[in-house]
Amino acid sequence: MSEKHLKAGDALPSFNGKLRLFAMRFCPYAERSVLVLNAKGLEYDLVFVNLDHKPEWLFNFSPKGTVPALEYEQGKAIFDSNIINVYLDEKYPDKPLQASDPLRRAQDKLIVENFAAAQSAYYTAAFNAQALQPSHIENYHKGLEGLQKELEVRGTKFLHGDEAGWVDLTIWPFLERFLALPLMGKAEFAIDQSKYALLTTYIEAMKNVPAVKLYCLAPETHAKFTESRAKGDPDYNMLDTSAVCCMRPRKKKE
Ligand SMILES: N[C@@H](CCC(=O)N[C@@H](CS)C(=O)NCC(=O)O)C(=O)O
Repeated sequence: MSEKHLKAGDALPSFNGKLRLFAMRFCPYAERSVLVLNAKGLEYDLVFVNLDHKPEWLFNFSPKGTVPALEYEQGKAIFDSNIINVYLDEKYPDKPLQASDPLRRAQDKLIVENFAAAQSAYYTAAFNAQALQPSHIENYHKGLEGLQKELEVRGTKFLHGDEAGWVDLTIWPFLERFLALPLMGKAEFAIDQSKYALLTTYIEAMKNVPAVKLYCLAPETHAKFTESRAKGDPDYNMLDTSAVCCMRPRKKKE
């Protein structure tokens, strides 16, 4: 696994015959695919790329230059987190992550769809705070309320059921980042226990899902990276990414 975010001019690491995911350590979409790879117990390599100075070879795997992209055979890739995740779930049917019932699969997709406005409010709050409107805060809380209502109606530990599934792993990377907003002075974006008791219990359960534990980062770490990116100088290599970590910022190696 490459430890640093590779940039223009850096060589493509050699292919080891495993699935290979091109990612950026702080990208929520890339995290979705990492979580699915982890949850399915698949072996894979990760290559982190600097999105401000993209290595030329990134475009061989991802024509738009976005991450994640999955190299499923040497030199052959697909991109987009949802496309990658459904492919992985169907190609490797052990430990299925999508619901078996077509209606439930449709409902899960609707949960993700209905959550999109909250994600977009998060991006405005995190990276474009001067454009923040009351409607963003409203959309954010509508998204959280919708999620909490769904948990209440389903009555299960996770949205998928007793175990986290596709829908949980698709939403989670954003919830993980939402927790950083109050640390960045966005108190209106706090997920208060009093209003969101069930959602808070769910968030704690998600932090303990093994697939998540292996990759998630503490709110302080997300806040630090987000602030560096909002200033226009993203500190891609602020972690020692050779070691995955859970909820603890790790010290950078000199
Ligand atoms: N719809 C895509 C979105 C991926 C995406 O926007 N990734 C961002 C990083 S978080 C990216 O690659 N940005 C680089 C760019 O747009 O040039 C997915 O789900 O994979």
